[in-house]
Amino acid sequence: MSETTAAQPSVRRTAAHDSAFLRACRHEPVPHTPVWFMRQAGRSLPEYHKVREGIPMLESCMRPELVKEITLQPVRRHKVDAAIFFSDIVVPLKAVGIDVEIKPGVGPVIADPIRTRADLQRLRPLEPEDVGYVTEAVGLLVDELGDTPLIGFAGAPFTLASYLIEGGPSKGHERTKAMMYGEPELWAELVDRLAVITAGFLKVQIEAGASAIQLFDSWVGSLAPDDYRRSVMAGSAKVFDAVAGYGVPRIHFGVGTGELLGLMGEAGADVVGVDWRVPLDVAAGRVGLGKALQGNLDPAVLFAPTSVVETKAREVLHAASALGTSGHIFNLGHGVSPSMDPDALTRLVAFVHEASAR
Ligand code: 1CP
Repeated sequence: MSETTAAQPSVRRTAAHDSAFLRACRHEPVPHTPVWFMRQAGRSLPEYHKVREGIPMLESCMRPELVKEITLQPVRRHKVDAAIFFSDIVVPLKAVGIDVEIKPGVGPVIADPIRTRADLQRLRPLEPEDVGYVTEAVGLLVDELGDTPLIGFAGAPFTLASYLIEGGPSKGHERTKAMMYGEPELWAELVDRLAVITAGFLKVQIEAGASAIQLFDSWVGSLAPDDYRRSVMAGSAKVFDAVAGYGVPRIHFGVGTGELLGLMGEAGADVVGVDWRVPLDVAAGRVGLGKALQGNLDPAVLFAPTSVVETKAREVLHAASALGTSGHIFNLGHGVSPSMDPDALTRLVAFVHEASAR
């Protein structure tokens, strides 16, 4: 797949074009604030555990009918305003030949971490043929979803680099930062190769019919703004630039990124995802005019009584009113936890729809 931004086909106008979610991404008036949840598909749902039984995580991402079913489960149950494609940020790495496994209770584990210049050779660009199962699953989903939008996603270069360098989940990202600070040329090349893979993975999803994309830079909040600008931003900007021509909304999300929100918008996002630490009216000031915001109820609030959930959700809606009458997508400040009560999520969707009805 080409790395350039030139001459991309314009994507077909999907049935979801006028959905509340896509309208909010574009800052157009909405009948109610749209809601979806990061990690809405998966471990919080008993129906997910049932269909996944005995199938390893990454293998489940390669079975289009199963991907379709798991992606639809939270849409049916919670009546959320968007579906997010069931996959994982390490799927494109596996697709280009990296030996990666998702260990239950741990997360992605890389058999042979990337730490030297010679290791970089293992990160070739992703071709659509590498992920034919993604094209097939997105196609099945778009047919089934009708006017409900499908969000495609990928991991951003920094977050992917952390898994590849550390070899698995990490709290401090020490080896990752050691390369970033100590071997800036090697780091820049790694980030660039990951940007090419990520852009390729997003293009496949958009070409197959995804009507928005989200770039997850989950762990980039561990960086100071100057280091983000110097060492990370160009890679994420390259990803956004590569898909700009499709005209689908591009969402940019990370955890603990209060100090980075402005730069994350500048990297090329149309919508900036905000975790629960920064109120949306404050975030709006940091991100600047013209971009929509997504977020940002503390996921832990869902473990409190319904009345508390509703009070806190109302606070989020109130803070978002600083954006005007549109430009807000309600979400949690990070993903749904496995032990969350799914009924609490269903009630929250109904509450946000009702409380924001215009
Ligand atoms: O056995 C299982 O059920 C595996 C659990 C699981 C699931 C359901 C993993 C392992 N990934 C997923 C699916 C997944 N991953 C989705 C599905 C769509 C949805 O949101 O409903 C998405 C969007 C992801 C993206 C993802 N994977 C991110 C970014 C989102 C975030 O939460 O910040 C990250 C960091 C990963 C890595 C990963 N994959 C799985 C785990 C447990 C982790 C995190 C490990 C860690 O703490 O570093």
